[in-house]
Amino acid sequence: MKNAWWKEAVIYQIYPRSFCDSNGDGIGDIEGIISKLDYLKRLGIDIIWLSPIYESPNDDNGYDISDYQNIMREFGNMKDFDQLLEQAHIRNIRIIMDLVVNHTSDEHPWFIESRKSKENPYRDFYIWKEGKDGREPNNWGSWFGGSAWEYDDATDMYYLHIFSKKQPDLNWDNDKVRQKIYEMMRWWLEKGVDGFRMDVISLISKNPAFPDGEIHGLYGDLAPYCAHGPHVHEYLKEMNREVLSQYDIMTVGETSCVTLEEAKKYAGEDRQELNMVFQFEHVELGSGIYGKWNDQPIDLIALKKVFKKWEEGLEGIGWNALFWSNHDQPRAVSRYGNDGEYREYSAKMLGVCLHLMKGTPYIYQGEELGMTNAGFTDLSDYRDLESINAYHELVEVQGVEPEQMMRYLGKVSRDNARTPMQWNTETNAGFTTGTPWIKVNENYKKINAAAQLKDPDSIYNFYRRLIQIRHEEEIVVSGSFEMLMEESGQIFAYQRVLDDKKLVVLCNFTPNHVTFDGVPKKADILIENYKNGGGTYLRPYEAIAYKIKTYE
Ligand code: TEU
Ligand code: CA
Repeated sequence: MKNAWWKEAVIYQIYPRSFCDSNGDGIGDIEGIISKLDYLKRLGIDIIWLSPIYESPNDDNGYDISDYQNIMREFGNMKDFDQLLEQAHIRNIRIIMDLVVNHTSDEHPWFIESRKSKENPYRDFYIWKEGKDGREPNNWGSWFGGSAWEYDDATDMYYLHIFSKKQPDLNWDNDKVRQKIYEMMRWWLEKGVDGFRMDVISLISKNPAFPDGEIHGLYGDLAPYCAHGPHVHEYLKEMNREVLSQYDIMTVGETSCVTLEEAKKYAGEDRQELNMVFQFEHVELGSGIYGKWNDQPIDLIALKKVFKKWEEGLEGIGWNALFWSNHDQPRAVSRYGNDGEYREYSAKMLGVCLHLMKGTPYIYQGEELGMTNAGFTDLSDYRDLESINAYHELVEVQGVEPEQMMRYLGKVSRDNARTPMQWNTETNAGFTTGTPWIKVNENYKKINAAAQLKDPDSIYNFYRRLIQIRHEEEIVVSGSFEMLMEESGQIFAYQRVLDDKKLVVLCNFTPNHVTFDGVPKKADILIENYKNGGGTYLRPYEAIAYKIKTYE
């Protein structure tokens, strides 16, 4: 496969609202990010993925955009953004933007026009349908609760919104819409941004028949008719031809519902669509009758099967995007590791496990400190509309016990990852001098950046070493991947091979002492999270990576 800068890179995701507040209004902002660029440079990351910073009424924290070419007032202004880009580039850090174009805000001028009348020139920018027998056009449920259709008085019709009713879906079958989006993308690229993370890009082309979906819970499932729809690849090829291929940039698609076969189409190297995609099979393990809402522990064998499938399945065809967490997921150490007694060991172990696989690793802000789930116990602490809507729908309509739902939220709510970055032991963890928009995790006195920068054995410094290893060891970028010990329910093990070199990675996902068959004697330890490892056992959450020269 071809070399590319984004294959050798480590990407750091910033959720601006929760990163760093420079002016005491309780909301993170661009100046705050600029003030932490040296922290990121020291960590060693190559690329920042910036969650949306555009003008937005914040129904969904910026994923509802009312102006693609302006900055959200609370975050600063375009001058601040230009400054951020310049300061990042001076430090050799690239910036990729979140591109949210499946939908806009209902306060976007296109939608304000569109809803005015059936004849309005912007009418066809969105998806409008007549009701059926005085009801919604079909039974689809929104991913954020309720029907996916909203009735609009002005024209006595319904518009589609896969997400909240303040996030109407754009009509990608209208080429004026596509051209407007491409224009906007070029505008950002001309400014010098280095690529895009494309929000739910797998949903942009809808099945024109709009059939009822299979009932899951209260509503019909729209996924089979909206994910990987009839024209999605045609539109991405067009976007690639007209925009992406004209610049030296990278793209990663958030392809909800993606299968391996579909991923080969989105991210196949010879396909001229995207560079890589996020798949969600590992984060969706445990989903059940209430969709994502569950409190099941992770089944390691199932988890390994997912990675084996994606690592081996894309070999020679496309490139993997590797992540444990993002702004929609619980904290990595709480979900896959142990956020109690073994927090430090397990956070480091998860780092080893992910960063030495084949693909580009993504670090979600705070993961490099081993930040944990929010620990909220009261519904009023939650800010996320998905969580709040789900609570009401599941408890009040589906009969889930309130305590049970609070447990689910505590495990998988998106707000677990959205509590403010823990910078130091000062008030509000140094995130803000004002009142934070969402509560700071109570454990900030123990878990914070200032303490970890000083401690050579900290999770931060361990991540720093992992990033350095990727930059130094070609095998980590290019070696082939093979899963080992597939039947072990305790150890996640794999090897990477490049020419006469081999890298063997062993990770204990349990709080127990686990034995296994040894590795060859002629092995050097590349990285380990305990001292003096290297026997035929692994201590609780121990991780160890060996470098082996096969012909010596
Ligand atoms: O998420 C898309 C998506 O699939 C989510 O519904 C996801 O399944 C859910 O958040 C998991 O709990 C993207 C963004 O990442 C998310 O933050 C936005 O809310 C959403 O699109 C709408 O733009
Ligand atoms: Ca602020």
